[in-house]
Amino acid sequence: MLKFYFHPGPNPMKVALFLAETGLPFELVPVDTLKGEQHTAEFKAINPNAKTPAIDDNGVRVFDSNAILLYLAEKTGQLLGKAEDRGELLSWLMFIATGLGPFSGQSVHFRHHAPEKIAYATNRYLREAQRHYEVLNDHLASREYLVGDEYTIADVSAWGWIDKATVVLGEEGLAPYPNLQRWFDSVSARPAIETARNFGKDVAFKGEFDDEAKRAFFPQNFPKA
Ligand SMILES: N[C@@H](CCC(=O)N[C@@H](CS)C(=O)NCC(=O)O)C(=O)O
Repeated sequence: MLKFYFHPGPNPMKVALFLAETGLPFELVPVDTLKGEQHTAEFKAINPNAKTPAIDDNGVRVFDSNAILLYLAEKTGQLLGKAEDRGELLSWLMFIATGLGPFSGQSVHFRHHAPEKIAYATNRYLREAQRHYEVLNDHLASREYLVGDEYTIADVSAWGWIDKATVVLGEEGLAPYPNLQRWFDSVSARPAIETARNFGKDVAFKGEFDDEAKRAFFPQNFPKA
């Protein structure tokens, strides 16, 4: 059985949505990142980068959310889009993996977590996150989905981060991006979204972002153990 190493953050939620869409059987393995469980030797054997999500598919490990999406889509033949749209699919997956995700993550960090408020960094990452939202908004002006004319893993991947728009950009969230808002509403109306949101609901994940959590997420702020 496929093991899904999960914590309810934007990157694991992409994989949760894929599994909910396809109904692929899996065993959820909670990794409580606020308790530092991503740093155990056992988990690092699955993901040496010590982040969620990761999967273990009967002895085959795959880590990094978009690699997992591609792996599972290729394995099942689902949500891959048309062969002629392969270039677009790869392009949008990489745009999300190397641009939308990291800039959104850094925007969240400097807006909400950095121990000092650094206007330059906050502005730089917010503005880059906004620019990525603009690229998506422009692309979606005349189309329903990111790739071709069907729902694919590119939409699944983008949803994980766009779902966090207010945390990344501030209260106005998607308001300045009407095409992206329309796309988000349409994806959010899919029944699989609610299924995915319920994954791990029976797990008592730690909620408090205390010193233990800060050490696990931002080790650079602490003396080396
Ligand atoms: N590039 C990775 C990023 C994974 C990532 O940053 N995961 C977060 C949750 S959304 C995490 O596990 N954070 C724990 C930590 O940074 O220690 C991916 O796309 O899977």
